[in-house]
Amino acid sequence: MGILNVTPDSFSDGGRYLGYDDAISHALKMTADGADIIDVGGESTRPGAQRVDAATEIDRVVPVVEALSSRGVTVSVDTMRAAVARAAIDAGARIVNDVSGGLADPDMASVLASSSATWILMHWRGHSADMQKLAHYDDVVADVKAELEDRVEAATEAGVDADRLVIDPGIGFAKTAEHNWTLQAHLAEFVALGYPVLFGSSRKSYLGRLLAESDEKARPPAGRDVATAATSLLAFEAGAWGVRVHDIQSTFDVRAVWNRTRAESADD
Ligand code: PMM
Repeated sequence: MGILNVTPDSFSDGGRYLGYDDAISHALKMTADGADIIDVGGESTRPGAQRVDAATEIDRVVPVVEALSSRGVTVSVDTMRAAVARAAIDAGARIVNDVSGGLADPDMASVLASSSATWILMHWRGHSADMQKLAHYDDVVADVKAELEDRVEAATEAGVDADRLVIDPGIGFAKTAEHNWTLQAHLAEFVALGYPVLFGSSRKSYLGRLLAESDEKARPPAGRDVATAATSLLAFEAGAWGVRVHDIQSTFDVRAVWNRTRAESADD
């Protein structure tokens, strides 16, 4: 899944694809490089980000969703808002990537129930402005799994078929770097829940901190793609359904190596 943030303030690519032409050409480049899905977002969710209103979000994402869908690209819309999800589905989006797992907007479940779109339920505890205060767990793997199972139950009770759900542990959302590494190491336990798992580590700060030159200076986002590819390989090995990334080529290459090696071990 290739990331297309049509925002001025996302942590890694904010402002680069706010213009329609730049957004479309970047998305088409990602599909040419091997992305199966383009995830279009009109609201930054980086730690501390302020919200935009629904009309602004719709204005940013709908023309891009429409243009890509009409070219045969599978589009997901990265939104927590039911109105934006509805508008994007009407414009051709086949997947709603809801980082709040249905918690931010009580109308989201009915939008999904009345459509045939896939719903990605990410683990989330609160909006970006103060989510890092919510990073407290007894056992991060058990707690995130239980909270995701609650979201799955709420979705199915609202009438969304279980086979249209994808879960995501929400790397970096109300999580410390330590939590992210623990979730990364235990991703297979999420796969064992029986739903497709999406993993989103791309260029996130726990990687920047791992690769820091010093305690004060994390490696900047643009220098985190090799580490991201390594996390993607680990995610594939754990059985993930997909990875949400900025750099498609390194992900594609890792996937090719992984597939080829798997084919060989299956022959043994
Ligand atoms: N991370 C971001 C935004 N959307 N969606 C899912 N499902 N999983 C994620 O981990 C996720 C997401 C934040 O990253 P960005 O600012 O690079 O888009």
